[in-house]
Amino acid sequence: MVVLPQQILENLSQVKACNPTTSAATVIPVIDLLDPTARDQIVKACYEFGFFKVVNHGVPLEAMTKLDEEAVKFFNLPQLEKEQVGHPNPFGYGHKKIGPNGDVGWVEYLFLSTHNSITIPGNSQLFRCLVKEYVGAVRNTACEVLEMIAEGLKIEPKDVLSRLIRDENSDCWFRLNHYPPCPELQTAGGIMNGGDLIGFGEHTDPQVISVVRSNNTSGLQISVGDGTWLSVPPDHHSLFINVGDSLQVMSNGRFKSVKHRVLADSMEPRLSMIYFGGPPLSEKIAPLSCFMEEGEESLYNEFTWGEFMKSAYKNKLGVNRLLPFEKKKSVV
Ligand code: GA4
Repeated sequence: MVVLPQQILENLSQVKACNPTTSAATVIPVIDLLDPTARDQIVKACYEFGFFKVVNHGVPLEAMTKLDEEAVKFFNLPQLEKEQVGHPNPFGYGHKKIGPNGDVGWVEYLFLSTHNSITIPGNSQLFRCLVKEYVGAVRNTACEVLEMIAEGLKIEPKDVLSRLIRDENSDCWFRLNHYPPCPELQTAGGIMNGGDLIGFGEHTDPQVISVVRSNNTSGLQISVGDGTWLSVPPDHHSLFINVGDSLQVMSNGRFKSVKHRVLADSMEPRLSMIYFGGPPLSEKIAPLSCFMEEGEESLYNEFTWGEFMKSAYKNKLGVNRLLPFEKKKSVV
């Protein structure tokens, strides 16, 4: 990323000052997928936070570290070379601009659909293989977690959720985010003195499930009940799971689609990779009957994943994108 003083000032003027945060080390559930009680712990974490860390997840360490190395090489390429990938529409290489509606962050990224291959400069053949290998492994983990949720809730068949992202037409995405250090932060006329620089503004993920992994640099924060931001301690060996908006709808609002954000650091680069498990475009997103008590009504009007994403792309990052789909409460 090219860092120019003017760009820094423009960027800084668009980020918000943030409140102090609390450390989350003791709060965020850590779930060992080999533990026989993992499924119950996962269900509990989906109700309470919509976010948890998994260990013994089955994604080989080598697949993760090799991809880290190639990603670092990619982001170290000259800006013009990175831009050869093409501007995000929505897939491609992007820097600072997030989505089409004016959101910005101190971030550059490579955003890919897991179906279409785009040309990546540098040693693209190796990079593409590593992305494919990692995405394949992480999708298996995502499916395993979704199957554990079904088992924990005693829903039949157990692939009722995982089939949504296993389907050959599923709309799954992969994103590599690089948050460059911003040493100028410390000398930027005191503008951000004591404040934070937003790498990726607060938002929820629209999909069913997302799987996040990062290098050993902090920055990720989740919002809990009262709006407090918890800093997620980095752990480059583990995976972090987010409940997405679609899973919140499928549970009729019981599981929480977790609001999260990333703060950039003045000294350490953060690299993260996110697998977004989305269903096929034509899939109807509606509460599963097993979640509904007798006589319970859906909180949401029915919509397809394609309709939801069309609406999502018309809005800014931080809006509650489920709001237009919520049923109006009838006044008695
Ligand atoms: C938020 C979650 C994921 O990062 C993402 C984002 C997507 C994008 O970067 O293109 C969106 C955003 C996200 C939702 C609203 C639209 C689309 C940017 C934006 C302003 C990849 C996703 O799935 O939805």
